[in-house]
Amino acid sequence: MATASAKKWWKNAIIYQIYPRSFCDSNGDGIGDIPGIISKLHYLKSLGVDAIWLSPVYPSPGYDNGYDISDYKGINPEFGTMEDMERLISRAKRLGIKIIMDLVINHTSDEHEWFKKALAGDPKYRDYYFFRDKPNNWGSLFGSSTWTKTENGDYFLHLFSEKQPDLNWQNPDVYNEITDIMRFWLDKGISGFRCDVINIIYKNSLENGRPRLILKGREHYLNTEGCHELLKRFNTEVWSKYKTFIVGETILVTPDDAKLLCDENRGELDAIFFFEHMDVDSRGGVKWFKKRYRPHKLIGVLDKWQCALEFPANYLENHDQIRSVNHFGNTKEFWEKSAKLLCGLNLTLKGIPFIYEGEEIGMTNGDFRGLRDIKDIESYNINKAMKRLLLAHSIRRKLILRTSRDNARTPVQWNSSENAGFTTGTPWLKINSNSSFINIETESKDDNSILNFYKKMIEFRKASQAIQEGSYRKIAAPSDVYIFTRESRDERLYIYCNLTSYGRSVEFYGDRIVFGNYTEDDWDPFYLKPYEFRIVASNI
Ligand code: TEU
Ligand code: CA
Repeated sequence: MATASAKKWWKNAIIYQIYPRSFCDSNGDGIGDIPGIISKLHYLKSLGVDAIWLSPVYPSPGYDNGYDISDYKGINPEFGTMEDMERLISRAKRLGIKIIMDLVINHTSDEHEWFKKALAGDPKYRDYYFFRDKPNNWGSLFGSSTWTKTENGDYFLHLFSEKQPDLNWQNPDVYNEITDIMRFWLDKGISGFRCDVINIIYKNSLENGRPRLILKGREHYLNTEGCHELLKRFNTEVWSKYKTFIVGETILVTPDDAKLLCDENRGELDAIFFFEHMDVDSRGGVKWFKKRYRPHKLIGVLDKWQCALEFPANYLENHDQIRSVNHFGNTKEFWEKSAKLLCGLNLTLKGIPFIYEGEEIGMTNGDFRGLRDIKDIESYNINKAMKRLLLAHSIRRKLILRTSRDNARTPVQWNSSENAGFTTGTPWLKINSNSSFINIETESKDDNSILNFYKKMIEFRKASQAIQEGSYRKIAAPSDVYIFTRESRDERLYIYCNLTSYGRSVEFYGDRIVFGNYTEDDWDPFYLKPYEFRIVASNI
């Protein structure tokens, strides 16, 4: 059993997610890489983040941009070498920045040695995966089938694309291989893992699923006892031997599932990413079919999770979601104000804030000209599926362009030069034309920029015990306005978030406004301007 230990480093951490392909290209091939990341460590230090979550950098054929791993102990040559990675770890360490790696263990790439040997008929490796004579009726996460026929005439299981065969976690050899991989990286000095779709890795059985629309079959693999057992063993046998932070990406979780996964006494995960707030504007949980975004829905979901968990992993965007300022803000009239509001919200909630690359300058969705600009395998498969349903091109184009994961994957905008300072070559994904004014160089020179707001907000957070460790309580407020308190022994703060494009009258709690995204001259205690964010301190 894990013992309640002294203060853990991650409890006060702010974590920055890097999607390496899109972060910074050092050699002009149009693809971001590890030397590129190293060259920006001082920037991350100046931002004030404590750790980096690095999306996968392992060798991969790249069908899912690295979430299809073909060698867990190597570095993708597109991104650099093992020496580069070791240099990244040590340089980051010198600056006091920890590195958390992505661990994708629900599936491997079909080009992994294990799968190749399995296909060649090696019985040891066939049992690393799921081969069956006939498919079952399970639904997939990527809009394709879940079983693909091999040349031998049988089928293998893949909950994601056919390039991502699922691992068989009932096989102890798989356990040994993967825990060995974890130790390999932890011994190199990394500080933890972000575990991809961790709550679906253990399949109880391959029986047919009950009839349902989304993810048929999930009762056989979602949050299984086998999964809990695995996490406990990972924790006692590996993670607890290092000072790790382990965050699981968990799909379709309820607060009750999450409480089990994050219960310190059970000793499984430290935190989880939930998705419920990402889906407040999707119909029936299908993100391609959007409905109008209503801020009070977002508030309700965030409040629910704030109350359920002691340390929620908070995020408003990542490499799988559209940009938060498009999702929850207003890019037309209030781009700057709403991006700052979202910063304030994310960094004052209870838990561990994650900032996704480019979020700190208010990067927006991609301005793709058409489906030909989109590279993502999920979008590609959905387009195929929609074609089968005979949806017209114009409709497919509209649905995919506004929701594609590529919206968050356009290269980071470093400066106003032609390729935004991301590359000297041809970028792998189209760069936004707004890089002329939304970019790190321009914003770092402007005191009132979104970037400098992030820096100030991060500083504020670091200096505030109430925000870092205090309790959370929501306060009654007009619809679409989120007001909550953060309170520690000798500090109480009221956090105000007007999530609308309209002004709103509010009660004034506390004593004095100490921080906000409007200037002091604009402050009216009883009135919030569009997207106004403010922190009010109170004397205790
Ligand atoms: O994402 C899991 C996942 O469920 C998402 O793919 C989600 O379904 C979708 O993006 C939102 O509609 C993880 C990774 O974050 C993602 O990049 C990978 O593609 C996926 O796993 C497979 O490894
Ligand atoms: Ca490169």
